[in-house]
Amino acid sequence: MSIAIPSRQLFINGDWKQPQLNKRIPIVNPSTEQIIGSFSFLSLITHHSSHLNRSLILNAGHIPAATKEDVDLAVAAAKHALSRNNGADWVSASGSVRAGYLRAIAAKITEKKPHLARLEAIDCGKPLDEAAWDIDDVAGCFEFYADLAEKLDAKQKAPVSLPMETFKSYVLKEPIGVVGLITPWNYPLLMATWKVAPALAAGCAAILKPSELASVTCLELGEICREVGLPPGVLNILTGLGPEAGAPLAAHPDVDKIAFTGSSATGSKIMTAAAQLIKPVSLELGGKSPIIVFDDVDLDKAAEWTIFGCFWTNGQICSATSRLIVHESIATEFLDRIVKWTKNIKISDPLEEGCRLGPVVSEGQYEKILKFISNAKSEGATILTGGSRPEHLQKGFFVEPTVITDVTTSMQIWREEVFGPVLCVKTFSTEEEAIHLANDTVYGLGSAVISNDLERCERISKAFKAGVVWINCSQPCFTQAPWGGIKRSGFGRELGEWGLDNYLSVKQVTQYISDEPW
Ligand code: TXE
Repeated sequence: MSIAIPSRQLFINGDWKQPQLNKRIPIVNPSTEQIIGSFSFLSLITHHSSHLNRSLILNAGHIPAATKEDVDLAVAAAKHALSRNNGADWVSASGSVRAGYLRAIAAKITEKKPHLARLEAIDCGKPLDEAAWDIDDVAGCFEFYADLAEKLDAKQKAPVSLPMETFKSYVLKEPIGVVGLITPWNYPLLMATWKVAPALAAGCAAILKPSELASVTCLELGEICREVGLPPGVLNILTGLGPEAGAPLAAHPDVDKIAFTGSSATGSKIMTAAAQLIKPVSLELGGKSPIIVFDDVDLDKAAEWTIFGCFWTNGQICSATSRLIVHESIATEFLDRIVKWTKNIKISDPLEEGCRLGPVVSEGQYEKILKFISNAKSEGATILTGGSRPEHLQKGFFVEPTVITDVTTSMQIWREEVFGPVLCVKTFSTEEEAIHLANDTVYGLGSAVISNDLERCERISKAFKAGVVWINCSQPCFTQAPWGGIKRSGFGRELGEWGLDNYLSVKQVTQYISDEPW
């Protein structure tokens, strides 16, 4: 199937710009291991070479790779967008003006949903249906923050009650300024939107640096911003490698805040760079989330949530409930179901009808996941199902959904984030033991409990050391509710009103109102 990927440059100051060092990164289709667009590119050369725009030929199947020079340009453009001398300045635009742009972006996203969903599925490997849901969430997130941008106007000058009548005081909520947004590849456009929408709603100007492994839909967001006439410099999009484009962004003195989603290792580097300049950061990092299943459950429903909670998005979710902690009295029967259903998951090219599990994003991730599985085997664990490449797919970065038992708490597979379709299992006999197993991790993002005893679920919700708790489900995520972790899963909350606060600073204004001398 020929796939048309638009050939784009860096999006700086409202326009497409060549990367200054003219570097590029191939876009690899994880289902075929081939550079995307290379076929249509060859056929273009054969049939229409005389009419071809030369830069289009050179760029086919690649994204631009920004470097420090491009970061400097994008930061200058963002700064200018916030300058009070700039006729179309963003910072003094009212919340309702900003809301208008956000709603226009949401409408364009909805209009282009089939195109964007296909690009997302091809670029990062997630099943087309899942990609389509992501695009709906993207539009919904822009709309949600449009509403909050409007409400922000009314929240200005909130009075502060003081103990002295000779003073009055109020609070202004102001945009933090120029913000750097560094995002991952598992939900490329959605994770970008979780940051871009509230940042713009708050009145910040942003530089988005998506992951080099899946940037295509984020570049399309640039085109959408152009189409809706977003003022130049308000959103700049720099594709490129982490150390070459992300690191100079994090360390740039004119970037007032960094919001990051990705690995804990990179989060630590970003925090170190930000610390040099006392720059605020918010970090959404890795996880190793537990799901506790008690013996009073409907086994079918519990199995469904367990499978969904771990294998959704090919298992590449920071909050994937990848550690199953199941009551010993139902373990055999429950695992029989899990294994049977896991074997029935349709693994295929993400565009194929009925696909439930596509390839993982890259060769690097594929190798890493298989290494985790082979380490688990050599440490003595048992692979109940899966564990390798599916036989019917000899090309592409496909990994079978895998269930691992006979795991000890010291094994790598129990302790470290796999970020792939791998579920590991332990049993428990008492509630205390289950809670201890769940919390015995350096991470603290998601956690789930399945039981018909709701009092018990609430007790366990309080005992979980995590930023997000699911009762009788796993993974549902709503734009209105706060999202983020504790411990090595990071800090700061995205989504809801908390997401907007990430991009606002609070200013106290206090006035002396007495005629008496102080
Ligand atoms: O992540 P990185 P990678 C975890 C998951 C996965 C592992 C590696 O366990 O297996 O991370 O994935 C940018 N300065 N998660 O290598 O490196 C990079 O270009 C500034 C969990 O893709 O963290 C990309 O845009 N930026 C996670 C972003 O950081 C840098 C989602 C994320 O890449 C940089 C993804 C640097 N020095 C991976 N180095 C989640 N929490 O959802 C890289 N980047």
